[in-house]
Amino acid sequence: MESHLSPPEKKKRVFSLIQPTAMPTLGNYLGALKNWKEMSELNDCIFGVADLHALTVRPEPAVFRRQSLEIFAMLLSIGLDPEKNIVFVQSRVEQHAQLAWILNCYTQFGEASRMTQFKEKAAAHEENVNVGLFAYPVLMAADILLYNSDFVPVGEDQRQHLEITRDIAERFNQLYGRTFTVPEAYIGKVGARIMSLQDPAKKMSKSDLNPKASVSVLDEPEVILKKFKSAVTDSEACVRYAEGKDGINNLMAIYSCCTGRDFPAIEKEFEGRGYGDFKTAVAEAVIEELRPVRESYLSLMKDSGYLAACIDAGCGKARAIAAKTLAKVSKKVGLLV
Ligand code: ATP
Ligand code: LTN
Repeated sequence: MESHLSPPEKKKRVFSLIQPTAMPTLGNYLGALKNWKEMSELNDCIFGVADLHALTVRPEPAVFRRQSLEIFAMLLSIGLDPEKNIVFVQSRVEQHAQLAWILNCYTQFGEASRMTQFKEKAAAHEENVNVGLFAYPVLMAADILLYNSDFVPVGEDQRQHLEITRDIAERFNQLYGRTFTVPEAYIGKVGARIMSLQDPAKKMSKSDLNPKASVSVLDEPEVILKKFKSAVTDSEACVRYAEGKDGINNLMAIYSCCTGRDFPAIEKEFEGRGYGDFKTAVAEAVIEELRPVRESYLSLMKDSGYLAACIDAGCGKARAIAAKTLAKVSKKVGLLV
């Protein structure tokens, strides 16, 4: 992956959010969260919980409230430092919803209709195709543009949403003069799309109903080992990266993300060895990768006072930046400010 980590004198603004729909999977972790942690060392980072986006699926209120808190704790558990970075909750910074409304008026119905995620989710949930689901990418654009973000680390599935964000920003800048920074997606090459362990043609997803298909960041070591042992592979019994070997390719990507080894090195390491050995090695690498995250999470969740104070402080810092951008935009479009 091309490195966008900037020298301290010229820090880049990095921004991303995650929905509190369920505990993150290994896919979320390797495709997004691990990059967040790495980028947070050298950049000016803002990360948070996209609870307004999650409302599109109408979650059960008590579960939703608990999950939002859990995901916030998870962001600290992956190693984000709330003193050095901003870690916040989207709905607590009211400027997100306000800018989203304004940007709705600068987004065409046609371009929003072309969003693949909207079409897929609308087809999968015919009973609840709400306007929020349709306007979802515009709220995401508002999130990103409020903070003049340079880079947005996401998995491959969010690339199209970054493109519409750029289009909206450029359109607004053309109409009213330079207002927004036009952001770039930051997508890792390996790990950008971790696949289901049971159906490697499908991405690993938090909302998959088959528990064997995905690994949660909080899974216990024995559970992780079991899930990898039952991962779907092929009958060739040779660890090599090749077309048509989706299951093995996926396990190689996971192993590569956790050990830093590239594909030729992995092929060499497992030359002449069977899939059983390889699966155990992948599971062990994942267990070691996730161990500190799980331990830190379990201890943080015992300290609700600390968590509440972190949320308040993070939202306060986020609001100060967001309010400035919203005031500038409101003035430009002619609202009475
Ligand atoms: P859901 O199943 O609820 O739609 P999800 O697992 O797709 O959720 P999101 O909350 O939509 O997760 O995504 C959080 C981040 O993880 C995003 O940056 C997304 O691109 C990334 N991501 C999601 N799934 C994967 C995956 N399988 N591989 C790599 N990155 C992923
Ligand atoms: N749509 C994203 C979550 C998200 C996001 C954002 C990511 C909401 N707002 C702003 C990056 C920047 C998702 O489902 N992964």
